[in-house]
Amino acid sequence: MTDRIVLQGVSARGTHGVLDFEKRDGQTFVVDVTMTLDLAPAGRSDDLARTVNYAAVADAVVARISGPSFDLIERLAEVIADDVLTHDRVDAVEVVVHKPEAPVGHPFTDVQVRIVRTGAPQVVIALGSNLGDRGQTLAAAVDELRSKAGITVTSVSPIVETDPVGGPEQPPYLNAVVVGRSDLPPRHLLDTLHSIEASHGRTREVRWGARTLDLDLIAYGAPGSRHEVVSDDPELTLPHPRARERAFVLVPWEAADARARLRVGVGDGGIRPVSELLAGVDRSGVRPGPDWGNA
Ligand code: PH2
Ligand code: MG
Ligand code: MG
Repeated sequence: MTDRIVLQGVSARGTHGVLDFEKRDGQTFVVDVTMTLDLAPAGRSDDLARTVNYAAVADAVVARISGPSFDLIERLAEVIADDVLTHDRVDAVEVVVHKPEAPVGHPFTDVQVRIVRTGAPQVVIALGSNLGDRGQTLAAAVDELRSKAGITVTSVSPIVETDPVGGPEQPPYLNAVVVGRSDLPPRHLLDTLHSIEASHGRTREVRWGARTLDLDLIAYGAPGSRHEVVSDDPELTLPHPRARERAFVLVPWEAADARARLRVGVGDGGIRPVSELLAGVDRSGVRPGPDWGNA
């Protein structure tokens, strides 16, 4: 894909640099951002919601330039690339950081670093537990997800306590949602989730019965992105067919990612903000849970 949005010459003062006086006095930094994404949905619909708002990207760039000091412009470029890749529509980003007043010791016109980063597919994982020390199990599961090669956790929701939905009579759940990125193929990611469940004593006996730990893959690849996987394989249906109606998934998901969207039908029109889906579900069985720290 060769569609791009190019935002050039965003400048602000910052205090990045190795030398004391750089951290004290600050200087001007200039950033260029080139985003690769499919511009056809916005081009056809004339709808800002179907592209990336470059003004929002400029705000994020200025916040990083003028924010906490890094020693290296390589680091400044990296965090800006990460920020831009949180927009699900962006497939890849090039960031150039210029430091034209750098203390180089000789006449020069500019110094710059240029990096290119590609977003791994976005993944959404729902966690649930209603047996044993529920909070501790969820906290341990998040740590295990963070430690797996090929999985990067980008956001973790607060814990909610929820009335059981379906299945036999069983105790209340603690639920949470993790949003991240993974370059493991979906099947491999699912196997990894099952191995984490198994390490917490999970057995698969009663469908929808009580469990120490349940890790469900809700979505793989942001909807509408080139990574998106839609599948009706009964072993791994994507996106998760019941997520759209489950307050115990949607409430924490929205808390983890206010921009979250879920595919509920075909085409661009089948992609809905999670906030909109929430308006149509009964959330009376979902209440705040313990903090992660005291879970
Ligand atoms: N999981 C189920 C069935 N019912 N109810 C709540 N509240 N939370 C869950 O995680 C849950 C459920 C099957 O996985
Ligand atoms: Mg489940
Ligand atoms: Mg499950």
